[in-house]
Amino acid sequence: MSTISGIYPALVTPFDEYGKLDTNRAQILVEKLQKNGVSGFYVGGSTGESYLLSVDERKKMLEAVVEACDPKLDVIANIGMLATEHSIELAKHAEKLNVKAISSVPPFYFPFNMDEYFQYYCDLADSVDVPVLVYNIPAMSGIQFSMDDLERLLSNDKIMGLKHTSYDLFQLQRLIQHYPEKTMFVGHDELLLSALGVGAKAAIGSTFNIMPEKYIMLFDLYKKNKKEEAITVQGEVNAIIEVLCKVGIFKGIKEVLTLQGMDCGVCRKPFQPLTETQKALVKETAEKYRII
Ligand code: MN9
Repeated sequence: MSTISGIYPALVTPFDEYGKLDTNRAQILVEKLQKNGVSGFYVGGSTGESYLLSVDERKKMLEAVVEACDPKLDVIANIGMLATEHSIELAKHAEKLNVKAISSVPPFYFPFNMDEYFQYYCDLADSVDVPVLVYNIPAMSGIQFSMDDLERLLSNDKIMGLKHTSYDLFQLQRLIQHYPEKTMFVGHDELLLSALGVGAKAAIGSTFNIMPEKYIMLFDLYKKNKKEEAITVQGEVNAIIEVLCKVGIFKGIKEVLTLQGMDCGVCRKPFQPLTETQKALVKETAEKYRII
């Protein structure tokens, strides 16, 4: 049985006022979140704007997080690139930093076939002595793994599980039941309670950057079988997520961080800054649900 549990913020990547990577800010954010009781961090994912960063920035960000992170917590590094050899370079860098796992989206843009995706993950797994977490995110990668595809991937012992950023709870439930020894992270924060209901134990999410305490409370209420209260908390975070998705999830999260006094800059171009109207909407919502 997998022992990994709890919430893992998919860390934002902070930028300073000139748009440069701000590792100092990243370390402050890590320290704040670990005081809140998170189980670890997912670095360099979608929320971290990884595909808008240079390779050097991706490495520096990971180094900063590992340095600031309590060694009892887990760091999982998304090292995914398009070319296998580039991903392996980042994987080896992450391995040297003693991360708990490396993770990767399937290489996107070019339409590879399933044998090629499978080989990609096998090559990654063979390149390092660190478990591999498949990042399943069909809405962004454009790659829809079937249950058979996932079973083929998970048959590799070095593949420790999945970050399941998909609304398919049926698939998640089947995977949890088939692979109790592996970890299936829920990747959609708005589904956390539903995913706990089908046996999930751990979650990786973008909005854990801004309201970790609400999700930790949700876990706790679930464990104590306080169904109504848990539904209420999920409803609150979902009301916030709805607004964040409306304005652009990552831009909205960075705006909330600024309102919380944790200015991490704005998302990198081609993302555009929020309009004043969008900022007002985010502020009003954050105030309503008392996260600022
Ligand atoms: O890391 C995040 N995935 C993406 C996980 O952003 C693609 C989620 O936390 C979502 O942002 C969130 C809103 O849909 O669930």
